[in-house]
Amino acid sequence: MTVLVETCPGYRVITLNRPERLNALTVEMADALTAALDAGEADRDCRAVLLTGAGRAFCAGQDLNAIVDMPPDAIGDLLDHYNPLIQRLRDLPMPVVCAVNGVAAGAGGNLALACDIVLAAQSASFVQAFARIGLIPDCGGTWFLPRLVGSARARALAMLAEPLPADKAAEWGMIWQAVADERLLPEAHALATRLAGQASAALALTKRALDAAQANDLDKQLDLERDLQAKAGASPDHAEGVRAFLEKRPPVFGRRRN
Ligand code: T3D
Repeated sequence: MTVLVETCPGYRVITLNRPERLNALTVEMADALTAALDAGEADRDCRAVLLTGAGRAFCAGQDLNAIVDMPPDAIGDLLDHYNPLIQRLRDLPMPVVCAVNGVAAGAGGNLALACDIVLAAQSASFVQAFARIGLIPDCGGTWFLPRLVGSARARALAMLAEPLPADKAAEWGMIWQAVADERLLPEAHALATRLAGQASAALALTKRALDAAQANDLDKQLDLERDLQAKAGASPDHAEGVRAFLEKRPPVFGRRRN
């Protein structure tokens, strides 16, 4: 199986599983990943997702063996499979933690950047490898990169296709944290467990608000915050959060409803 799914209390772990090819993506794998995310959403007990890779790499991007004999004008059609995956990650009404366990190249790097909180092992690196093979950054790379690291760094990363070490990616704000290799999975599981214990509707609405902010002016964003806050405020989790604070006890949030 190219994608493994493990159920943990409150969250699911999805592992890219072609370690002999550095988890290079195929269309089937992208579709399997999208299906695994759909299944996570359908399960009301799943309140967060942890995405990682098997073996020494996170993901080496598109499997180049799978496209070598394709007619040149068919290559873009592959994105009909990859784009829904990126959109699914962004639209999923729960946080997605990405544990980048090794190199994240090409579409693999941008798959990681589509997740909500990205942790990387200190030995991992991010390579916008596209320019090396005469392609442009896809899977959202041209959208994520300038927003995360600014235009100057985005352009150099995309055009030079040099590896960016995990520490530097964290320093530049491209990812949340770089951690010692042996701490990656324990830290990622701890983060997923923590997120799974939080108020699920509020996290889903936060995700929506932050994504919309990329396109909105302040007036529109304030209107959106008002509308989404009205939903969050009407949720039983909000009432429980306030009660728990006043009663000086930890909150106990209900199942995911969104
Ligand atoms: O719609 C469209 O336009 C198509 C979509 C395109 C999106 C993309 O992702 S384009 C970018 C595709 N990815 C790349 O160009 C990266 C290619 N890989 C590399 O540059 C390097 O392998 C890495 C920097 C990722 C890692 O380097 P290293 O030295 O750690 O490993 P290696 O020795 O190069 O690779 C190990 C094996 O994995 C090797 O196979 P072998 O020799 O042991 O049989 C290598 O061929 C294989 N491998 C690595 N990446 C890919 C791959 N096989 C197929 N496809 C790959 N992408």
